[in-house]
Amino acid sequence: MTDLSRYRNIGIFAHVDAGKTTTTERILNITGKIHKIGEVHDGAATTDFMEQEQERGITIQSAATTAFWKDYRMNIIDTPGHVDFTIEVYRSLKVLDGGVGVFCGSGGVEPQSETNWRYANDSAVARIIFINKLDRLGADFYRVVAQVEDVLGAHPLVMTLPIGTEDDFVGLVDLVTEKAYIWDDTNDPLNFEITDIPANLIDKTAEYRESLIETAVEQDEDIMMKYLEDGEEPSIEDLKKCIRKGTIALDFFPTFGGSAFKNKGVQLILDAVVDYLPSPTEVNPQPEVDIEGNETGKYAIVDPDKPLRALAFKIMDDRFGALTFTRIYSGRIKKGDTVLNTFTGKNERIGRIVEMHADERIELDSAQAGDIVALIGMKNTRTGHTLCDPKQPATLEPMVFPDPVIYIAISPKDKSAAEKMGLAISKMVQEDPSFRVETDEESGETIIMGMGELHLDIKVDILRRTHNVDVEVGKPLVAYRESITKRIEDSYTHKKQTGGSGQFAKIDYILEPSEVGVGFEFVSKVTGGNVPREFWPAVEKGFKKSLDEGPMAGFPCLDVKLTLTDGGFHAVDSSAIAYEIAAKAAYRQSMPKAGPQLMEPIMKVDVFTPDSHVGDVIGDLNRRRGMILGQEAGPTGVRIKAEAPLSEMFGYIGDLRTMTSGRGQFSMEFSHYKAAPKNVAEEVIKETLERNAKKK
Ligand SMILES: Nc1nc2c(ncn2[C@@H]2O[C@H](COP(=O)(O)OP(=O)(O)OP(=O)(O)O)[C@@H](O)[C@H]2O)c(=O)[nH]1
Ligand SMILES: [Mg+2]
Repeated sequence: MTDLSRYRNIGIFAHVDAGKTTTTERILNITGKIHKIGEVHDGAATTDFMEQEQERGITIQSAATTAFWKDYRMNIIDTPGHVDFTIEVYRSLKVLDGGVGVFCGSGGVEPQSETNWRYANDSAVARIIFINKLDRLGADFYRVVAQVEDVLGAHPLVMTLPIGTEDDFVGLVDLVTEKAYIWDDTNDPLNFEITDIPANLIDKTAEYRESLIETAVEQDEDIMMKYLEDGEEPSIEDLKKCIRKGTIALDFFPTFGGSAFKNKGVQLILDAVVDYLPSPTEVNPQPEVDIEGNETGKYAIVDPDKPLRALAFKIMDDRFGALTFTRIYSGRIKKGDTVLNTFTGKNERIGRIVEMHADERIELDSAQAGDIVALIGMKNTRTGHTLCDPKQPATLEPMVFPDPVIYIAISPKDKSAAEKMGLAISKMVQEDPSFRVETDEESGETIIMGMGELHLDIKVDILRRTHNVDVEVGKPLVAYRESITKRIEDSYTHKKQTGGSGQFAKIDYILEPSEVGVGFEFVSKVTGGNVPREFWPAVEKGFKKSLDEGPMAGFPCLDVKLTLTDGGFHAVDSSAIAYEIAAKAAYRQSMPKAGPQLMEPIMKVDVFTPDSHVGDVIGDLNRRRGMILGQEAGPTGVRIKAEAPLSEMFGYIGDLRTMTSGRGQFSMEFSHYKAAPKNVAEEVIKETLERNAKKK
């Protein structure tokens, strides 16, 4: 199928456990892509194909698949909900045209719901909302609708009303057709009947249908006038047309209920994807950017006959070799084509093209604008790289990845492990841009860095089991930072004029904190040429490099401003290298005088606990130097919002489960850096310096 108007590229996103993979499994079953439904908790769901996913019952990496519904081609990406794997949601939403935001009917809007919703807003992705798990105890469709408005500040357009709740949840009233869909209890998604609206829901249906129509008709002047002036209700076709227009414009989000696990309501979601979510030609084309990342005013028009513009958004290494997941925005590609990678500036030859179904591959000869495929044989292409027509090059907006907040030292158990480890880790770094690795120059230890404990646990597990590398794992360490608190004026002269080519550089400068979040700022206020302009970049470079290692314990420095005010030079002996050396020495001389302080990562923590354990949970968070920001009582428990230092949160999930007899849940994500209290700073600095000394 090549008719782009019948394409739907959609991502399924939500907080952890909301039911994304279960919903995807039902979509694959209802569309006939799979015949047998596999459950996540049995480790049998199609898109959770990694062994680590099956064992833990969570999704770790986004998985792509394709299905057809009513002659529409749906390229679906099931994304993970756990905060440590957020990058998978970010990069998927970046390349998709539509989304299904899933919410748990009892949990409502949860921490990752907010983060993922923000990503979808940033990528301007049109969405429908699926309030799932309406069969669960405490599920309340209407409360979640209200939360979407209050917490996400979004406009949910209610499209269905649940019939029954919890164990008695049997079906849905469709407000557009004014029909009821009732599923029997055979748990077969196709076993439903369409009936009249149950008597006890007629009034409510009329009320909700009226507000649906009032909102929808605002999208079309003529239809609205007919409705307001002649009181003429729009036809189902016109109503759908209005809803489609408003959804694609992100004015509102059609909201449906259901229970994926109980196979109730997923068909209505599929119909909504077709009726209301955009085809690739109905979304704003991707802007082209120049080498600095500024928009050039040109766009990648979604047209197979235009020059190739494609974005590599995920690299996956599996037993058959590396796959480069690619979204084609314009043009087409076929096997054997040569394309230009504008990041590397190198041409690459397309070896093979495959359509992915979880971890299965279907060979393709070619692909076109609108397609999401995986390329085999790409050598130097990484996540975020643009592939284009070598004759008409262009670059698409790159991706920005978060900095890791946690790291651990790992060391190979023996020589053979050492050989394998390097190769394995470089493959894993290519796959996951939020996973970083560094080698500690002094100890030679390998430091792996990531977004959270679970993230690094999984990486170590993959190293051991997928790559057969046996490693020793150190204690997780916090990625501290350093910063300064004082403004000082200082001067440094670098002079080496004893025989041979001399070196001379004098710099006078002001060192002070810059605004939070700005990073390093360099300004030159030199007048009169006392430090020639061509040497200013050398001063900046020397100082900037030094900031990787703070004066207290060698942690990278945040938010420092250096103003070069004056200095001196020697006609023969001054050079860029002399000024770079002077800047480095000035850094070592002045940073300790500028009131350095240790900065610790503070996490936004969200804990869900049954009522009976709220006191314990809060007490425990306070003991962890946490700050309680708020509490929200829900039908099945209380949600506590807090901030706490990362260093105090290691192993928290275990302690929380003990405190709440296994019923507590929590998620945390990096929020900001904050000065660590004196006693904590002293302890950390002492430990770090000892650890560094041992390495020598
Ligand atoms: N009662 C009930 N359970 C459900 C429903 N949908 C999913 N579940 C269960 O909820 C658990 C999590 O479901 P998943 O589909 O893995 O959730 P997810 O959103 O993919 O989770 P992550 O990918 O790990 O973020 C599984 O045990 C499912 O069987 C539902 O509608 N009702
Ligand atoms: Mg999942």
